[in-house]
Amino acid sequence: MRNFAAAATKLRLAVSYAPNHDPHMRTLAASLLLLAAFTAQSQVINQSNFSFNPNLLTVQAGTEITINIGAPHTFTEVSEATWNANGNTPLGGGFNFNAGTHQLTLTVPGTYYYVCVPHANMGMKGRIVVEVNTDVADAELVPQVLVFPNPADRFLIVEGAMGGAVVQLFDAQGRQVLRQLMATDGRLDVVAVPAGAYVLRMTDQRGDLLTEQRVVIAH
Ligand SMILES: [Cu+2]
Repeated sequence: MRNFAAAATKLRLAVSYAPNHDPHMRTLAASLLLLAAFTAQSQVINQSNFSFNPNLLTVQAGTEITINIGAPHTFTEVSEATWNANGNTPLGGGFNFNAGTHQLTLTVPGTYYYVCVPHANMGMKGRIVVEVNTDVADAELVPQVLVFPNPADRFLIVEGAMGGAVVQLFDAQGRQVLRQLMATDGRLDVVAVPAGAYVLRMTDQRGDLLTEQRVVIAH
């Protein structure tokens, strides 16, 4: 609602700035900004003393998140296990920000865990839950394919995998680290894949996308 209020303020400003002698321009500016107000998805996480506010943020995939941090705090992605233990070992391939204002856009649904490295042992941490973006046509495919365990150590099971499907894993830089023709048991050996966060992408024999989701590998 706060975003809506901010957008509404912008709307009023834009209307007052629009050329007064052209009522059509005024209407157009107002309509465009009203549309922007209803589709506004920007979200903010602020560091405040020894906490993050909000410390649980739920967004749709693709939402831009603004992160404001002061020194000496950090905003560092960790594994769920590290987060639960108030540890501070960064997740390979995860996001990691120092003091300043940063933009973070998470496109793959899942729960992202982060801590402040110097103060993780005091419980300075938070979570971002990224939900399937219902505006994206392919998104409805995502829940049909279950991938587990998460995090995975030696193997992943891709439930709902069909024989002949191709599964690929990409690291945070978009590099392919694994490509495998899926067996009907859905089992994917990840022993040789370095620990970290990856995007798992599965396509059928024609190359159509079956699922794209985030997996974490921890050894
Ligand atoms: Cu801190």
